[in-house]
Amino acid sequence: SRPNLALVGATGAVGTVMREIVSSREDIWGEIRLVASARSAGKVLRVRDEDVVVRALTPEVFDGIDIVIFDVPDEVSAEWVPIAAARGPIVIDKSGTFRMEADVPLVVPEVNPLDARNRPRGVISTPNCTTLSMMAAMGALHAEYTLKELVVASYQAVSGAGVVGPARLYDEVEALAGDRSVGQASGDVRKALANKQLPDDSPFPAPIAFNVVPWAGSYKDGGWASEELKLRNESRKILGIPDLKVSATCVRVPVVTTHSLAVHARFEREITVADAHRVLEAAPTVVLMDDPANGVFPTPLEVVGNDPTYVGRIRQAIDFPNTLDLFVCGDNLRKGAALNAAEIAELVASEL
Ligand code: 2RA
Repeated sequence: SRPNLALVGATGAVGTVMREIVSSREDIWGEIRLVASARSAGKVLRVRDEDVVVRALTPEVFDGIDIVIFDVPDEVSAEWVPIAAARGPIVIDKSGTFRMEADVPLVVPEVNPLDARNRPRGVISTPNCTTLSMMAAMGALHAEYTLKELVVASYQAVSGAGVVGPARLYDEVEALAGDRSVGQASGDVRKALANKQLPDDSPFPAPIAFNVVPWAGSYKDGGWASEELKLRNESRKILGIPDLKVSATCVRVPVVTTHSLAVHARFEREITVADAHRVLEAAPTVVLMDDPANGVFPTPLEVVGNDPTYVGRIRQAIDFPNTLDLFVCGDNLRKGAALNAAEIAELVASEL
């Protein structure tokens, strides 16, 4: 019989994309159960062209379920993932809570599918969206040329912060629209937003309209942002290179959805632009858009809503041997979150 799937966090930014993704991919599921906080229980949402009533998160809600996907805040996963796993289903967790634990695999199906089989706790983690935005491409290049170092700058979309992110960007843009004087004097955007009575509860530590904000996530020792450390630690684990050198700077930009990364990647041996084109063209989940002489490169506005990882601007670094510079875009709500989780669920289901 077909496996039953539960989606926990069905009403959030990723949950919404998740419902759309499971509705549009090949339907391998028996029941699809929607679960959310008590506040959202009773809501009716569409999945696979059917109305489904959202159920509250309780231990019993996992009874009869084979696979659960959690997309909830870290502290909710910390409490509820073990409860769900103890009731039988295999849990795929999107939070940061379990990703770096040795007995929990961290899986990107096109890079390390076999890791999903070794899950002693019945839990599989799915990476952070920033890491995921480059993993399909970097995994394919690593498989042939062996990665040694990554230096990354991110350009992260506001929807990475949840539904409050786009809401804030739209509010700020609306408040500033038509004012052709803003952005020309220090602090003038903040003042203009205050004059328009925009509440001071932004998910971002500075105005996001007309700006870039060099901060994503929480504060960590040494002045690192949590997103930067996730990029390092998760890349090492997924690629299976414990000593991979990684340094990242994560920046929030006024883009609604789709993270971009500028990647400086050193390999063990020589790699040309033509080599990279060949590898990436053969990678099933990567789209090469690399013809800058004709204005062809990926941008978030073109990539948003699409499943693959888009790569362009591939150059051989002039002053660094065995090194490429490239630009990657990936929809942070699709491959960056819901799609990768759905793909792991399909992988696990195929082996049940
Ligand atoms: C962000 N990567 O973009 C995060 C979400 N976990 O904020």
